[in-house]
Amino acid sequence: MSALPNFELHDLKPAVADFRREVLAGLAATPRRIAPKFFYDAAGSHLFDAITQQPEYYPTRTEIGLLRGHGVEIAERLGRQAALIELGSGSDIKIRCLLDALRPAEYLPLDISLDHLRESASGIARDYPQVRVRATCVDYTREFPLPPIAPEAHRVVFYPGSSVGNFEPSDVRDLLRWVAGMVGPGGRLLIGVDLKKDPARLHAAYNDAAGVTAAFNGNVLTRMATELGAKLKVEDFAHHAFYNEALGRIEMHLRALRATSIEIAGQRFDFAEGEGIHTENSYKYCEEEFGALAASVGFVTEQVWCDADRLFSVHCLRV
Ligand code: AVI
Repeated sequence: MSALPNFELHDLKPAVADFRREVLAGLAATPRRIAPKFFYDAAGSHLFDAITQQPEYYPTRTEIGLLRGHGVEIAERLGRQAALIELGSGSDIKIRCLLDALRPAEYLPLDISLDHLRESASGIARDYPQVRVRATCVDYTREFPLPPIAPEAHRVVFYPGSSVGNFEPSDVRDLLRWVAGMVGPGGRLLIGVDLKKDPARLHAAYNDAAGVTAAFNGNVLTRMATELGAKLKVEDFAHHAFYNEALGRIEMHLRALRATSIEIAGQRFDFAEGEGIHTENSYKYCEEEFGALAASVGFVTEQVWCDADRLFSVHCLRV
């Protein structure tokens, strides 16, 4: 793979010590929590890919439909021959739609999951030999040095999948401000945003019948056992996901089915039956709500594309 002349991989993967520190702090907190970024090792990324294939999980196929259906218009808005930066490079299909429409000079995917990134980014380098692919494995929720991009390059940041919804209201402005800096004057941000809708539809999307989301949620426990040597019983915890209408978010928790404990690095955390760990929020926005949020950090909305059922939106923003 490394023989591909147009492919580079930069490894800024967070250390296991960071994972341990954050898990210990999160389990000691009230309520207990673990950040959703820790779902994504190789197994977690594959489970997430599997979620996107579930009939109940509408965001991915709806966003792909928008990118395909409006490809020409989107490319006109974004501009061609850009440096295309992708945050949390998820499904290959989406970026391939954009690469076909935009024909960028270079592609810079950023993702926390090293093996998944290597696999998908090298596949892109192989299939698009005219595009220079510089992949970085990194926790992009924290600022980090991007690989150098020529100052005169036109920058397009692609942030698909409504991953922005996994950020708390207290953090999302900082994230968008940082992204605005990456986009820079003349650049564009293309961002996918999941919309508020019938709670039953949301509930189904995060409680698929095949149990893939449940396995994805439980993967963080498996990671704690294998990477941190935690003593725990994965089968003592159950997936619990629901729509919190007041806060406009899906919440995911791992709930103890019986009294149990987790031991890590000499510390023991006891759980009574029904006690949980909050593992993810997925905020849903109205189109206008997201526009106002983006405007509050200096973005100007140029265009928004929505599907006919108003399930999902894709926003083109400039600074
Ligand atoms: C990555 N992120 C946008 C997904 C979401 O829908 O919030 C993660 C996910 N969690 C459960 N299912 C999918």
